[in-house]
Amino acid sequence: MTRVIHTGDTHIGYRQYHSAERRADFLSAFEQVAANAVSDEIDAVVHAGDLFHDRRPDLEDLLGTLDVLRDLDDAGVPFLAIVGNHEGTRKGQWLDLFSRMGLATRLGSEGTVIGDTTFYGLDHVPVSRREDLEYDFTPPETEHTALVAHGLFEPFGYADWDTEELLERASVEFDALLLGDNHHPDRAEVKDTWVTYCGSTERASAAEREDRSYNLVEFNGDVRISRRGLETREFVFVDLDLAEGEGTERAFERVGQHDLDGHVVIVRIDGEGEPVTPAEVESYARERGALVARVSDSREIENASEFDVSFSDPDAAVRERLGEMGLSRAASDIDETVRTSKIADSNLRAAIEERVRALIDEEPAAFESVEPAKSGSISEGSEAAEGRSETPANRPESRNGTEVSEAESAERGTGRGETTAGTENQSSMEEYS
Ligand SMILES: [Mn+2]
Repeated sequence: MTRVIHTGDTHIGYRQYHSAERRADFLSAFEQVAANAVSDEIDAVVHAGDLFHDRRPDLEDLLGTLDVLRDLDDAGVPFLAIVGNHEGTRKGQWLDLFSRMGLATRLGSEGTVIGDTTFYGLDHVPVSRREDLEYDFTPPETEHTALVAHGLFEPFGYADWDTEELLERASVEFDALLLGDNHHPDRAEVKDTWVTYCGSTERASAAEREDRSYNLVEFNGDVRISRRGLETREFVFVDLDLAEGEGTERAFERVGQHDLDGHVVIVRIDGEGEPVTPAEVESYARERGALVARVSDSREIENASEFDVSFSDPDAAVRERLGEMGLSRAASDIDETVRTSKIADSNLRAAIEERVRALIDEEPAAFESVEPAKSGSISEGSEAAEGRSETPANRPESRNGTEVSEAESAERGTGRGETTAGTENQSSMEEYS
């Protein structure tokens, strides 16, 4: 029997919401997974990519990661990994350094044997280079086989990688595909092979509502995949549908009903009610102990184009014109940062870069234009258009996946009802990263 932890999308070094505490959270989640591996005497930790959030992790995060790898090594738990899209570079990988130090094994086509299972690796490859892939793997000498890969595979959300084709063309028959990239944990059977995403270990996006976890995979005649929960920082999600006459006070009231201490508070505002200033609600939450508060008002831009131009209020005139442009939320955000924020000009470039990076990771949908003024600005079949047509809400497969997840999380007693299956639209992010 071989018993491994399948984890991935750790995103160490991600300074989410510009928060140092959040950055530490991503490393903590990795520490937790490794500690569980040691205490449960797991045979190996298999990492499916995106250990780091970007190509240049800070020294602090590298040292923290090294400590974790050393703890695993001291306990005799091998760390097997591949390279994801967030951390990939052409000139060598951090993983190669860890491997040179004897703290990690970079999985590849020749396979690495743990017990009676051979683990193969397939790093993230952009869509444009997949045609050339040979899927040529060294034949195994063990009873079981698994391929560890990073990418968006069918039959899950935002897929652009044909899993059946991979399985048909591969020179080895795999019992399981252990995947990373899609942050939503899920599993399915494709041509007698288990295909599973372990999910991210911290919420890398506010769309990742359900509790975080990793996979425990047992190879023993058959393959058994179960989910293990992680203790991560609490997120409080407040979805506000303001009725007519309701406004900021109602937002305060609803946010105030929650324990906010040290939590990340995500407020989404919609409905017929009055305008709400996001900054006021954010300060309200922070004053009550929230680590971070983010308020998004989906009505903002619609309203902006409705009022009359008054040159006694030039800001309003600018806002109106901007409203007519149908800018994406990301573009509006950049405009606001440039025009109205108090950031010094010399820091603006860095601030914008950070903001755009954060949006790419947290809210890919923010890059979609809002009711473009002229039709035909998004061509049919473009990547953006495809991404939009595959929102979780209209994909029944995602719904099924969520049900499976809920049943599993109920088993381990940390179940929480969830209405949206959060998946990160990384297919359209590739061109930005
Ligand atoms: Mn990722």
